[in-house]
Amino acid sequence: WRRKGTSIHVDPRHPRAESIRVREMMIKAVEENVVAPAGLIAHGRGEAFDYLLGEKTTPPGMKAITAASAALLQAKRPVLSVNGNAAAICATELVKLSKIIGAKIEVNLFYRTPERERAVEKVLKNAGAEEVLGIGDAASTRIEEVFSDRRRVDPQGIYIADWVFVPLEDGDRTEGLVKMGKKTITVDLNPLSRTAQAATITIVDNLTRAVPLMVTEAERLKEEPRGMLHEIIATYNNRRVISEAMLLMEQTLRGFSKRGDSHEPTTQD
Ligand code: PTJ
Repeated sequence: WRRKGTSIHVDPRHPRAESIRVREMMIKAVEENVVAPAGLIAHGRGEAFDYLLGEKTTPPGMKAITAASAALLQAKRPVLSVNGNAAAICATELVKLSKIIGAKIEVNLFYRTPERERAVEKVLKNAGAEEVLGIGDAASTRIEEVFSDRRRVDPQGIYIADWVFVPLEDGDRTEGLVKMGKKTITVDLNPLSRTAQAATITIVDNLTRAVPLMVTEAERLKEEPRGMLHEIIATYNNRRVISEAMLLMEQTLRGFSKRGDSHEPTTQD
């Protein structure tokens, strides 16, 4: 791949080729006003935590993905909230997921400008979305529990939702939505973040991997009886799942520290 105006060319055999590809995609999305400049900082923080996860979906991550898919399928008014990073990383899968579960899609930005709203809407429409809520005057309701521009929501979407999917979210809004009585699902590589701690279901995984897996799980679970979905949600324990993810990170660090002084370069160098 080659981003317009740059001379970067990375051999697909480069050990960090995929990570560089995603970075290039994010930079391009900043140039197109989809991702906020601060979104790059958020992405870098996510990458650091992904090292500790071993850059793969883990068993606790998969448990949360299954519970999240079941929860969205049984929800009465599910909404997928999309920000710049989520649109850049997985617009196509988010649109697919919304169609499988019958959820609305709403754009909700921390760094809200009319240009960015329209840029994110365009990415979602190009990915096949028929309706995108939360654009311009449509985001006419204010949630008092939230202390940023994220408080503006669509009265047809997040405002009346029972379950809200808020990937890559800032802590203030997740806490605000929980205070309003909403059930929330997040994807956050940082299990310590306020969002990860406050959400009803926390998927500690990379958005690049988690959302395609949610699509597959939602397709599978859609064929199962309602009782099974309720059983999955009733037996799911978010605290335990977050702890399991943290323990895996600790184990990765221990594994690395046992190598002692004989440090050899790894694919994460
Ligand atoms: O598009 P906007 O205007 O709504 O702005 C979006 C950003 C991302 C700038 C905003 O939500 C923000 O500042 O987020 P935070 O508070 O930095 O939180 C982002 C969280 O997502 C951090 O805990 C990161 O570790 C995590 N994260 C970053 N990239 C990924 C991720 N989690 C999963 N997958 C990723 N690819």
